[in-house]
Amino acid sequence: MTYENIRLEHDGAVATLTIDRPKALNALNNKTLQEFEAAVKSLGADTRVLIVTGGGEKAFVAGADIAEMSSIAEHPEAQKFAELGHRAFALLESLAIPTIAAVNGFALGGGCELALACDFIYASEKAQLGLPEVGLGVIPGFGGTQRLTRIVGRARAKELIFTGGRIDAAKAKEIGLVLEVLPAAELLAHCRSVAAKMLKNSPLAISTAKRVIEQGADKDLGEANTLERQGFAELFGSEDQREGMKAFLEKRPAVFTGK
Ligand code: DAK
Repeated sequence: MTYENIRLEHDGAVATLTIDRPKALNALNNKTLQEFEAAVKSLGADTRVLIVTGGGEKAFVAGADIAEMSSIAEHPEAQKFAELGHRAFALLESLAIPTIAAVNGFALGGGCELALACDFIYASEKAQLGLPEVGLGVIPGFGGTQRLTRIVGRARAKELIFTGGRIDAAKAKEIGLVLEVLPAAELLAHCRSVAAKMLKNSPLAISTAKRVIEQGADKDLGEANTLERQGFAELFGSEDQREGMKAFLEKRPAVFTGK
């Protein structure tokens, strides 16, 4: 499939999805969101890590497309746009594989929310993150109020959302929003090296860990630990569990199949 506003590249088991509308700082319009959704849907079982990044030198994604949004006059159209965005982000979040946001510049509004829908964020030194929606008379609408709060806590989330301000990569790391800050030229290589480490491990175990972390995050510890026990038990008898332990005992690297 050919896309206009995104690029989907495969390097072995690692896919890189680039939002690529640099003229508009990769802002998310309808077409871009549609292509993004189609690209995520197209990922096959051979893809085991997804990296999401922005095209050009300046931006990850500078938000929803304000020009297009401002022309949405009718409530049903706004509803459709909202549904598309929610569907695309939920799809990304529901992937059973690790997803990494490589934030290479401005990640504002819907762009920051896109990064938040990934499993974790690495940022370049020139990244700027923020949720400026209140300055446009709206609030974050692609899950930002909820996901940011779960990551940095209520007070930090409120500070960022109420001020509509931008924070640089160092500050974002300090509050736990991004994990590491890299020189711009090293950002993607860093993401790929982290991906390479994950590729050595059992895909089945990783997807189970991701599922129980996500499902357990909003439960009390007792219920959450029940999920962990179930996930742990389910893995016993899998080919990956047998291979992982056998390889350890035979002092050789494991060859996992994800089964
Ligand atoms: N939308 C459309 N075009 C954008 C854009 C955006 N978000 N951001 C930048 N651009 C365009 C600029 O208009 C400009 O286009 P030309 O004038 O060259 O045609 C080009 O990209 C370059 O931008 P600048 O000239 O402004 O570049 P600067 O370096 O001077 O400034 C900036 C960079 C990132 C600080 C600035 O562009 C900026 O403030 N951009 C807007 C950032 C922003 O406010 N983002 C949040 C958007 S609101 C919803 C769910 C979610 C949302 C909404 C609804 N529902 C559930 C319904 C989400 C809302 C948002 O994301």
